[in-house]
Amino acid sequence: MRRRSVPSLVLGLTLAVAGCDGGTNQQVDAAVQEDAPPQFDRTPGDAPPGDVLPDGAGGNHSFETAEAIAVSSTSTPGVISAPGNVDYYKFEGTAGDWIHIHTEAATLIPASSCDTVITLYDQAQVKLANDDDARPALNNDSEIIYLLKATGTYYVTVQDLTSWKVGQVPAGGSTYKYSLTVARIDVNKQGVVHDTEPNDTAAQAQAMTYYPAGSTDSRAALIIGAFETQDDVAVFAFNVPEHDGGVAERNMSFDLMPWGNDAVDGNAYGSTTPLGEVSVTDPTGATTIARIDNAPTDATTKLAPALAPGDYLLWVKHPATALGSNDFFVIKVQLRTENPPEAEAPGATGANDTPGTAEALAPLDLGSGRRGYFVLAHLIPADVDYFSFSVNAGERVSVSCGAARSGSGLRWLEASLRNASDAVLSGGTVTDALSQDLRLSDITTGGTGTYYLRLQSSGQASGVTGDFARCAVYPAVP
Ligand SMILES: [Ca+2]
Ligand SMILES: [Ca+2]
Ligand SMILES: [Ca+2]
Ligand SMILES: [Ca+2]
Repeated sequence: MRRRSVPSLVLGLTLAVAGCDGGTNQQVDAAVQEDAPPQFDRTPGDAPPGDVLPDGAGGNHSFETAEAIAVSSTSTPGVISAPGNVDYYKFEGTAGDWIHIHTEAATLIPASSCDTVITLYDQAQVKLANDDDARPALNNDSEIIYLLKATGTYYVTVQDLTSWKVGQVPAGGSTYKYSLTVARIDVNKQGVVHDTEPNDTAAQAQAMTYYPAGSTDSRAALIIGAFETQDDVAVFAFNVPEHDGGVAERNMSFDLMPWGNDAVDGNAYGSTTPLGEVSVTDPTGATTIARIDNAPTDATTKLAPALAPGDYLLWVKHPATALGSNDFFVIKVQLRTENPPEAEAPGATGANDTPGTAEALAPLDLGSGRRGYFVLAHLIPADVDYFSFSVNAGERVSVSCGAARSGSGLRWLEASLRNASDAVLSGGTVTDALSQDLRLSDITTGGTGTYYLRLQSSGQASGVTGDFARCAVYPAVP
């Protein structure tokens, strides 16, 4: 997919805290990866491809002519030299190995024109996985993290999006360069958390480590594992360190990589199952703080609770379906700066429940003339929170919130945009649902002035204590 570039780390971190999938949130994780790139056993300085021979007629454009590459951190340069070309590679894989396949094109200097799409096939040329843009997406480059079930030959194809997506005009040429890497993941590396049995109970929880790089304010890890049975559970113990700035809560984000082998959007890392429930509990497992279910259609793929520094457990479960042929999971962990918290204490009501007592949000410069207002709210049933922000001439207002779909127990959060008379702006109200992200887009205001974001709790999921809602307000001239 074509995406906007990420102008700065600050932008990424800021947008990340909106807590929703898609839209601006895709830029978040990219920025965080700059701090702690999950590069596994790759060498730090892969040279970008220089001049490479064109791969025209007679090139590696079929399974039969696939170019053999080694499983290693060394990347192989290539180019989609003619429109519509699909480049084939093959490697020898070993059962039980975790393989990290990825391309670099957007990050080459000069940047490549190629928007890569990669596909993984087994020895029988059966498609196993398919990826357009790595999740969470920084750019258009592709990634697959896959558990090899059999020893033998595997194939990887690289092509431009235009030859993969239906309805596009295939493109190619000398500027469509890329590099391809097929590397084995070192499961013993710090920050790589490899599911090891038995880890089915709180007492058996496996300790999670973070990548060594970075400050405590930006940490990351990779969790990989496989389900032995339909009832298998993986329990991991993790710590949320204190923020360097002493902020009370952190944004602890668990991104579940997309399953399947043939997603419409090209994002399918190849597991034969979605995840079932994924939850965060206290260290005993008695209190569930946040929970999502990855199995339903339109399910969320990110568990991102606001957590105070301390010790927790992550529970990863298989859904209530039969075991498939290769039921594995890949979870990218990112510890991020949390949104500015509302002043009203968690569990309280009354402090900011009217326009007259609204908390004024501080604008954050997002670059390129854009700005946003961010907040982390807590809403127990019956709580109402008002936040104020400024709108300039000609601007419309968009809102993005993450609550139930980020794992909060807060249900049916109602968000509305209001004027100084407490009247809802036309089209300016929405109720949170488990099946889609909460958004208000380009709402027209009454002109320059102060406006309000009103949040109202409508309930709490039984057995889930978290009541957080992350929201971002973006005034912009359309
Ligand atoms: Ca792509
Ligand atoms: Ca287990
Ligand atoms: Ca509140
Ligand atoms: Ca309140």
